[in-house]
Amino acid sequence: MSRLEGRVALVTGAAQGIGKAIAKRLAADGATVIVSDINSEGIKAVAAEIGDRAIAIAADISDPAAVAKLFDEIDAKTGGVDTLINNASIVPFVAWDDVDLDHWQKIIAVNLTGTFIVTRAATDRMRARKAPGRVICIGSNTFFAGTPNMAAYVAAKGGVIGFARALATELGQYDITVNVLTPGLIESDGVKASPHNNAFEFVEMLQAKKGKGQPEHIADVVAFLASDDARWITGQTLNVDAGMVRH
Ligand code: NAD
Ligand code: 4PL
Repeated sequence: MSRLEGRVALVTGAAQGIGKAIAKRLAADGATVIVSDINSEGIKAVAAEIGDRAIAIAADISDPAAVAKLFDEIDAKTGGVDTLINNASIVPFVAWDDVDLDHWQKIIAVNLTGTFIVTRAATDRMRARKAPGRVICIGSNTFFAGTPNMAAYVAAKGGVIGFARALATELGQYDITVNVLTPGLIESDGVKASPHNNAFEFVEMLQAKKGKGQPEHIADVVAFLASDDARWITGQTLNVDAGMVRH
């Protein structure tokens, strides 16, 4: 299927996990994919795996100068981003008693403000090109569940949902849609290497469908939201978690 032929998609946090699966899926659907991450080694490996349709460019999404450079390089190498996937985030496991101001500010700076910085740059260019655009943010069902050990993260994800709702209203007139996909627990590289890996039994008990969530479960729905089939969907939050929470 080549439903994304001609598209230029930027995927942040694409060196591993869910972002890597999204980059692979969008490329398989015909898009040119900018594989971006703070991990400059990881993106090279992912881009090599994808092949000709991938361009690896490193950037820290919380650094405005690095993001400006990222977009300058994208503009020099492509016709410009029409599809933005805000996936990069820190996924912490920090008990409430250990949540201090430094942790809070770091999580908000990357997960919420980083999303703003990248979206500001991408949507300004989408508007200038006067072509339709897509913004898809990766949220989390922790915003609905109030999952423990992630208070700052849950707050940032709620912020992303609020931001996307408002931005959808502002950008609808330019034919740019803005949506959030909220995954449940997914067996990503990051989760496998963290205490979250111990939560699968509990999460599966709550899920309507059984099994461990995989990055591809998310990537397949991102491809739909990026496609023309989803052109009438904007300002929405789509929960993808095997029915763990219903909202
Ligand atoms: P992961 O930790 O495996 O991968 C995240 C990637 O983001 C890493 O490659 C990391 O280097 C990159 N990153 C971190 N900070 C960055 C920065 N400042 N600039 C650029 N890149 C940065 O995580 P994952 O599990 O694949 O999560 C991907 C997305 O899905 C995140 O938004 C996360 O919040 C969300 N999510 C994950 C789960 C889950 O259970 N895995 C559930 C719900 C939502
Ligand atoms: C249900 O977004 O959605 C753990 C870690 N459990 O990051 C998440 C659930 C985690 C989640 C998440």
